[in-house]
Amino acid sequence: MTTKIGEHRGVTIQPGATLFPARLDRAEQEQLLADLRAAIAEAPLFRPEMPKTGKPFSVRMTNLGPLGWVSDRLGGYRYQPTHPTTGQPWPKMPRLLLDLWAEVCAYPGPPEACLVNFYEPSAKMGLHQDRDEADFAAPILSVSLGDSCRFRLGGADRSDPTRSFELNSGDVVVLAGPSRLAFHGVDRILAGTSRLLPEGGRVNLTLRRVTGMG
Ligand code: MD3
Ligand code: FE
Repeated sequence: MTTKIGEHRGVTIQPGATLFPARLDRAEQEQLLADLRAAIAEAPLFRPEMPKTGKPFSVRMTNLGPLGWVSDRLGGYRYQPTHPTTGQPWPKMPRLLLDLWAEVCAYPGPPEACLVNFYEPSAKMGLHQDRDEADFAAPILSVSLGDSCRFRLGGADRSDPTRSFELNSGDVVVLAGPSRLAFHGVDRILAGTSRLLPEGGRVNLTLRRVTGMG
């Protein structure tokens, strides 16, 4: 099935999961990356830890918007309004992201959090569900920049079959409805597949509703 939003065609990967390949053109990707570099200067990338064990993530993160996702050994997974090391509010969300959410998400209210994941070539993210938000009715919107990755998407049970496909720079995915609680992860980064980041690596942004009061 294809979904047409403006001049952009989305491809349904599975019910509720829509991929918009190369939704952002090169100029938009560069603009977004410049916005991100400015934000990271204020809110530096940090390395989350697994709850209880304290095992460090291979991915580094920061956030934009009113709320940000953080995790450490003692506090576990949570959203909070300030950066875990600077104590400052998160930088604001770029206009481009707010507009993109409004165009593709069909949700009455703006995103409350934008998690920024930075993957070095060796980084990955194990299969997981995103369930730290109070609002599962709202979609999650994902934007990929830089090197491609092999992404894995399954169903609502960990044991459901999974499929893998590539996410490339400029790709946008909307996860809604029956895919909102699907298990997913990043198997590996395909180093050297993009020249957007001269230093290499991959950036993924996820825009979310958190509070369930929208
Ligand atoms: C499917 N990020 O930050 S984005 C995460 O590429 C996360 O950095 C990955 O998983 C990344 O939590 C995947 C695509 C994505 C995001 C959220 C989802 C897929 C999803 C939520 C439900 C189902
Ligand atoms: Fe996730």
